[in-house]
Parts: sequence; structure tokens; C-alpha cells
Amino acid sequence: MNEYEYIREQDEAVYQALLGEEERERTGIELIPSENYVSMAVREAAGSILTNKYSEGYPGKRYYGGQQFTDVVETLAIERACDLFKAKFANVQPLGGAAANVAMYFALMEPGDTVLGMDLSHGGHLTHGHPTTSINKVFNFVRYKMKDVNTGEIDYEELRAVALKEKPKIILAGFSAYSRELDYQKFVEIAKEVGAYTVADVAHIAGLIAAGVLKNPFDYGFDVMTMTTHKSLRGPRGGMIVVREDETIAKKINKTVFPGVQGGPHMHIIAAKAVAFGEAMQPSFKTYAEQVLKNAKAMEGVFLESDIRLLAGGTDNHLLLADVFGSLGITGQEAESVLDEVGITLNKNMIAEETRSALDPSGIRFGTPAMTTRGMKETEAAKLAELMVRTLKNKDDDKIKEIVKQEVKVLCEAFPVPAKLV
Ligand code: DSN
Repeated sequence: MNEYEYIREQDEAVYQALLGEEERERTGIELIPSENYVSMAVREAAGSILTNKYSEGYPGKRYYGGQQFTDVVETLAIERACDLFKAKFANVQPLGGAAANVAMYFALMEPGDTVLGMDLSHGGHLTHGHPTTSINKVFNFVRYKMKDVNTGEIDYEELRAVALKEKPKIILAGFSAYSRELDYQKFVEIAKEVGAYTVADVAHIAGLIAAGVLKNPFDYGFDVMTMTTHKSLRGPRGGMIVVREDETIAKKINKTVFPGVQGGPHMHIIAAKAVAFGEAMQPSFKTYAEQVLKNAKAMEGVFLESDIRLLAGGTDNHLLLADVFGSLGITGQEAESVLDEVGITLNKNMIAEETRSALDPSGIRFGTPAMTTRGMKETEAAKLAELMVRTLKNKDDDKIKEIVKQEVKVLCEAFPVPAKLV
């Protein structure tokens, strides 16, 4: 059966858009560090019949009948999530990472309470209380930063001082644009001193933690992790909350996800989460995650040799942030656009101590989860980094851009997006 048989017959406009996206993903290199390619098994589950079903509640305790099969998939997703993250409890219903964080805040705090999280410009995330978010009107967000933007070391002394002064209910570790490991032990020690919960938003690195190639905050005593399931974890678009061992916290989180902030769960996506978690439990996923890190290191090497400044001095995970404005005099937006022209997709990004604006920042952010899923290794990662640098240094030279475009095409043909991932 043609995957889009019915859409093709019924809705030409959507059909054409889907074909366009397939072609875009097939013929370009995806370096946005929060994106990935899921297996056809995950896509089948996400497009499955379970989209028809309402299942408010949790397995064994639903508000509507007909839950024989929804209970099966949700229980599988929960059990596999617990196994992957060394958690005692998991809620697999959050619709995304933002929804997971909102539910977590309301579960652990009262309005007006304080969260101590990483500054957005130093790598934190909008949902960690950026002034433009609604959640910022409900809770009080205070910040910690890096001590040294050239090594990425967090200023744990400042973090402790702010914690002692502000008495946060939650100390939040986690980021969307930070390339080093965190010292989870220090977070836990400071949280104990002030009686705060420890939460890690591991959206970006969930797959790397599940595979055991990055540290698991639960090994250091963190209470809760929130995450998305579609980044390095290579599942469907969605969110999840896992709890290390405290049943009281788990119960509060369940009540807050439903009925607190969400209605009926998306059971087709929960089925796809179960399938993706099953894939992440395979030995091949660990090999994949190791390669994600090796590929990021290979890219780091090329950028540093080319004298392009990397924030935090480099990377310990899957992503890199380069100060292209400071190093090459081109803005993040210009870099994003010229790389798009040659078939390499990434995003402009603010850098710590930014001198420009959010819409026209100094940096670019890129990473290796998606290109590694295509089977690329260090040789190809280094090659890609060289192509990026060559393009950035010759952004107005159409001849060079054409050559790069052809090289990107050759790489894409040699490393097609796979259908099977186990
Ligand atoms: N949009 C995601 C990212 O790219 O990091 C985070 O929400």
C-alpha cells in the first residue's frame, strides 16, 4: 500500500505538502539538534487507529469504556519508560515538553512559588519561565548562569547563593542550548540545603541518558525528570515526566497532567512512544547514542581548527553553539540562510552575553542526532563541518555554494533516511 494512498485520492494539497517534506528530509542534512528521524514502526503507531479513542484517566482507571487496548499500550509505554530512565513512576501523557513542564510546576508548587533555573541566554529554555510565557505570570523564576562561557562551567557558588536567598521550591537543571554535562550532585546538595525539589528537564539529552552515554540525574538523587520524546530519544512528538521513587510526587503529577492541565491523552502517540521506547531498549540504540557523541566531537574539531569560537569551548553532548558573528562577522540569520541554500538545516541562536537580538543573534546551534540516524560517522560529521565552514566563509560565492550543494547531495544519497531502526 502507498503510505499516502487515501490522502492522495482525497486531498491533493495536503498530499503535495507531505511529498514536499519527504523530499526535503531526504535530500537535505538535518542538523537542528532537537530533531530526528523516527522509524516507520513509530510512524505507523502515530498514524494508527488509536487516534479514534478517548481515554481520560490512567490504565485500569478510565472515565470511558472500551479501554482494552489503550490500557495495553499505555502500560507498555510506562513500563518501558521506567526501565529506560531507572524511574519508579512515569506519566506518558504530556502532549509535549512545554505541557510536561507546566504540569510539573503545578504538581510541585503553589502559585507565587519560586523556581531556580538556567538563564535562557546561557542555554535554558522558554518554559523555564521566560518573561513572554504565561507560566511566568504564575510562578516566580530566578536564574543561574555559566561562570565561564568559554568552558561552560556553571556558577555553582552563585546558584547556591541565589538558592539560599530566594528559597526556591524547585531547582531546575536542564537546557536547550548548552553543550556540557551538569554536576547533578551539586544541584542535589544545594537543593537539600534549601529544601527544594530537584527537577531535570532532559528534553534534549533524553535518548543519551536512556542509552547510558550521558549521566542520569536519578543516579545523583534527582526527584523528577521532564522531557520530550522526539529529540535524541527518537520517538513521536510528545512529552513525558518520570519520577525517581517518590509516590506522593508521582500521584501529584498524574493528577496535574489529567485533569489538571490536559484532557484526553493522545493514545496513538502513546502507542508510538511505546514503540520508540522498545527501540531505545535495544543494544543498537546504545551504539547510536555513542555515535551521536562521537559525531559531535568530530564537528567540534573542525570548528575549533577553523578558529570559529564555540560556546562552552566545545561539546560533551550532541550539540554545538558557534559564535559566527564574533568569529566570521556574519550573523546567525545569515548563516542559517546560506546553509539552507546548500541543503544544511540548522538554527540561528542567541549566545551567552549576546550583543545582538533574539531574532538576529550572533550564533548558530547545530547537532548530530538526525545525521547519526542516517548512519553517518565521524568521517561524514567532519566532512559536513568542513562544508559548513567553507559555506560560511564564502557566503557570497555562488560557485563554491554550488560545489557544496553537490557534496551534500552525494552524502544524502550515500546515507538515506532509514525505515527500520532496530
Ligand atoms: N524547540 C526545541 C529546541 O529546538 O530545542 C525546544 O523547545
